[in-house]
Amino acid sequence: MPVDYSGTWNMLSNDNFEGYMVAINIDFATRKIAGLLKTQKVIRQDGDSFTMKTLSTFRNYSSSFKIGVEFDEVTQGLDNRKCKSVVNWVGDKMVCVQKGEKGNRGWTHWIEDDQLYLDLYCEDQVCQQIYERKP
Ligand code: ECB
Repeated sequence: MPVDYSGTWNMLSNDNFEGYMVAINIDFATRKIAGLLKTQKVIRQDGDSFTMKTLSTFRNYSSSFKIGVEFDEVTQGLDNRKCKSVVNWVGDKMVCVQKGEKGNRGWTHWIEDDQLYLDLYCEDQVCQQIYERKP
């Protein structure tokens, strides 16, 4: 039975979000607001097709993709860059590469003990987020 990421997940922790935001050139004032947010992930998985919504009281972000199919991503409301992005399975982990102006950019999702993990990386910075299922 393959892993199912579907569900609504609430943020528990957000390590080095500041470093990640600096790496993608988010300005000071926006970082101060964004650093206080507890975001929620709403994931819909239908086979290899995904919609991921990241929700907060400040801004929302949404992306839809199919595993292995490169798509044009605009990080609207984040750093507003264009990327050629692709998500692949590495075992049960989802590994996204975001090719664009910024080097070594991407993210990895996995599930462990029914918690959702997300590593967001850019250049030499890694932000690790952990989410629990919405009760
Ligand atoms: C959208 C909620 C956070 C809003 C923060 C607003 C301004 C700060 C600007 C940039 C911060 C950089 C990233 C925000 C962190 C996560 C947003 C989604 C990142 C992402 O690529 O999620 C993937 C993997 O779950 C699915 O789209």
